[in-house]
Amino acid sequence: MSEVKNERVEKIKTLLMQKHVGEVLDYTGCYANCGGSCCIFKVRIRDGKITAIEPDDHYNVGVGREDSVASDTDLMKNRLQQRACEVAWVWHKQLTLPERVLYPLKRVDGARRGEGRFEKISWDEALTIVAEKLKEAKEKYGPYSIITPYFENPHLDPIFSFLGAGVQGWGWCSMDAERLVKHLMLGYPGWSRLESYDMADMLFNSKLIVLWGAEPSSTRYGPAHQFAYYIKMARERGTPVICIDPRYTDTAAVLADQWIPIKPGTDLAMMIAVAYVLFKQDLYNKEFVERFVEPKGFKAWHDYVMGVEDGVPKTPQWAEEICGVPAETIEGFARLYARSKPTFLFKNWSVARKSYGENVARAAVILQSMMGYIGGPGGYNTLAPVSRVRPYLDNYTAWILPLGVRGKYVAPRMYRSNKWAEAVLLLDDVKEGRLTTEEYRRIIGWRTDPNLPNPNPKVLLWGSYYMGTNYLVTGANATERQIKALEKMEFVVQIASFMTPTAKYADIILPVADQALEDYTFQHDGYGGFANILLCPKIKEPPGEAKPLFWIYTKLAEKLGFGHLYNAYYREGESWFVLWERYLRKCYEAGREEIRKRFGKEIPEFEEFKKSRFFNYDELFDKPLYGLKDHLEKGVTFQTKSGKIEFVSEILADESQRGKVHIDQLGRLIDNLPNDWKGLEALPRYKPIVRGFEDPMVKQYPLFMLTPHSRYRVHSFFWNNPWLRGDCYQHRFWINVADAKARGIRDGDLVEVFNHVGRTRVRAYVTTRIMPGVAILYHGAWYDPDEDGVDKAGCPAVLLHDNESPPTPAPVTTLVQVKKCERKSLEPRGR
Ligand SMILES: Nc1nc2c(c(=O)[nH]1)N[C@H]1C(S)=C(S)[C@@H](COP(=O)(O)OP(=O)(O)OC[C@H]3O[C@@H](n4cnc5c(=O)[nH]c(N)nc54)[C@H](O)[C@@H]3O)O[C@H]1N2
Ligand SMILES: Nc1nc2c(c(=O)[nH]1)N[C@H]1C(S)=C(S)[C@@H](COP(=O)(O)OP(=O)(O)OC[C@H]3O[C@@H](n4cnc5c(=O)[nH]c(N)nc54)[C@H](O)[C@@H]3O)O[C@H]1N2
Ligand SMILES: [Mo]
Repeated sequence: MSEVKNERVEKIKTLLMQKHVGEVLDYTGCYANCGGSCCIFKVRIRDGKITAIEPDDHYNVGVGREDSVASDTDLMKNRLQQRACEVAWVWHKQLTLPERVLYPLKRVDGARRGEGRFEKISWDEALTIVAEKLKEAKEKYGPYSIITPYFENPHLDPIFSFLGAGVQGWGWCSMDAERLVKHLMLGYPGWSRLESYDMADMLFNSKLIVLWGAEPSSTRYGPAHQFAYYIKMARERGTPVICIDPRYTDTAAVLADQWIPIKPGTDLAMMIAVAYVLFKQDLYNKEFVERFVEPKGFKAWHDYVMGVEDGVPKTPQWAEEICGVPAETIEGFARLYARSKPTFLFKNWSVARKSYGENVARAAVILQSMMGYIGGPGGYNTLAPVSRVRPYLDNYTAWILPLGVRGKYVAPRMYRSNKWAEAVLLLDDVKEGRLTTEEYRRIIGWRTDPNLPNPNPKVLLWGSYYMGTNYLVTGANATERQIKALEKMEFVVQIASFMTPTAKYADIILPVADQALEDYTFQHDGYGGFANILLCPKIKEPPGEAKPLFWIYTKLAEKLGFGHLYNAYYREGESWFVLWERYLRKCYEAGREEIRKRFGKEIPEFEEFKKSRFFNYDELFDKPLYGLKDHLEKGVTFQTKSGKIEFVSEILADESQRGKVHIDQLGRLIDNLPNDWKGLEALPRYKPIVRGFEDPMVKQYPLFMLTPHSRYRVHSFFWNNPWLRGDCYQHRFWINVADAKARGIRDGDLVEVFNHVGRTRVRAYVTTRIMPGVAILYHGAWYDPDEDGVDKAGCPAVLLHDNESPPTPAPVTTLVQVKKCERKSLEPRGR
């Protein structure tokens, strides 16, 4: 019987293998903005076309569960297949979808923005138009008339500098609260990185894993699901895992020993009560606190938590009222946390990506500091996971042109990136006297100093290719507000690979090659703590007339008269490939030199790396990485004024500085809040958040909606991919059974989700996996308005808006109401 079966299997195998005759194999690296950015694609190619993408096989060929063959050393050195995630297997199909932009496009005369009617033009014409418009705007409206949303766009920065015009945004929708907190509490400014941990360290040394607002079974954070895999292995070795999340996630279901549902936006209350138990039961690490925590701030925190300050002890009972977690659960958690030396407290960015997120980010650092888990083996700083090499390689990655020179002009950062539309729209309120300049600046995140100018936005340059190019969807502010602001612009340019809803609003679209498969570049690891470098060798030609990102920027710079300044490697008439390789080699060699300098280690030469396509930095080291090693073991001080971890922020306390440029105690610019601090206080005391359960708006819009990241796409990238929809993924509005019943909503019903800024239609997923009062609509659905302008794609961005909170964290949650849709004609387009 089994032989018969095997024969059949063999036959199928042979048939399948025949499909692959004549193919060649190659490897490339993933480039999506999942933060992992270090997966390897094994690519099959026939006649210049990609036929399939398969999992990496650099290690453990043919082995499914690799820990059955991997030793601890292998795990330490990350000798595992750098397997990619769900989206990788259809990446090549993504690139041939009808939405792909193939040619430079110009909006047809008479077509409205957003209508999507374009005509094909030549590259020369497109770049000439863009260059002329930039120069004209500068002449006519001055240097602050050219804007770009998203964070400080590194590609445009040199262009602005030579052009002598342009305004940047500041901030990043991902982890800005943590970035600020890293500066305020530990003294590490801006984008400077703080090496933190690797997965092996967690696996071997952590005694408890707490996933606080993290869903690693879905969100990639290293090679695909490797983060989750290490957690699974840790758990199998006896490390308990606790998941604190308003919904019963897949992580809670398959990786956790305990799930603690919590009302979103109230985590701070639970953290404060945990601190209360640590003080009350004398469980905190006094020796650590004495050595590393600034004492005045520590006392202030103690006095607040214990109620010395205000007569209200912040007991677990006090927190239960706010966050909905039973007092005994909080106390039990605190005791286990204190006993489990050390705890890997993975408070992720989602928790802080809402109003006053800075406070919850600070409280997590405080807890880890009270216990001495903030660094050292098995600990974690709760801010930003970074591998040991990445902090030294940032300047040498090939995704910006950092080795070039800069012009004299420095583009000011006049608004928090996700407030770009507010910077445009609220100007009218200022002009017409409805809003003071000061209040305007506070909202958008610009300094209130009356001697400084306001922005004067007329020309908009979208995104920096792989980030921020679909801002109507990913920009953490109401889509409709952004559209209104777009309509006020005189000229809009977009570099795009797909005709996203945002691209439709451009006047000129410049088609760009895909970096993973169509460009020649290399990529270092991102957030995950796994340390890889990968080469993307340009597996195939870009389709149509799509061009590499830096070709586009270089040619634009050339049109503006400073091509050779922008790109020092550029010589007219020379092959792009040749000059680009010169640049890549230079970047790589500079990184190689840095590794040699910092670690006394050798990585392969460029030619060798080119051949192997991949280098695993963990091979260089014999011990797992843990953070703050030099601080905790060698007496290196923190870069704060006191040299210690600061629970109280003097900068926030200093009223006289409000609205001025914020310089830290050591004279460095705090560059992700160059503005008034609004309601941020020196100590992270609990206060109700805007658009949270204690917001008066809750009466009208009683559901607290989260917009997390989906397993089946990277933000909005892959939304339009039919292989990742249908049976595989249905985009739905998650609502608790009780909430659904009260509204007569049944599973699968078409519903309208709405609030004071927008409406969207989508089908309901009625489930007990989400707490009552909480709802979920995954981020990234491509805004798709019907004839009345109502979104029918379930794009949560249409509902997001918060001008009241401090502008640092991106507000990606909000209050909504939902009702069943009656009109059949409003069915969303099915896919
Ligand atoms: N597949 C995939 N992977 C990705 C990405 C992607 O788009 N797709 N994006 C990448 C990027 S850039 C980032 S920044 C990371 C994002 O990583 P995260 O910030 O961790 O991601 P989210 O999906 O927003 O949220 C994770 C969990 O937090 C919960 N949560 C939300 N609000 C709260 C709260 O107030 N309290 C608590 N306790 N829990 C809360 C949500 O229910 C969700 O289950 O993921 C990266 N990985
Ligand atoms: N509502 C809500 N909004 C959010 C968040 C949230 O949790 N909720 N999270 C925020 C976070 S953490 C982040 S980091 C931002 C991310 O925001 P973005 O980085 O802007 O999101 P993406 O959708 O990955 O990229 C934008 C577009 O660029 C193109 N693109 C991206 N990568 C590639 C690529 O490799 N190849 C090709 N050919 N095209 C590519 C695709 O057209 C894609 O749709 O979103 C933020 N916005
Ligand atoms: Mo992010």
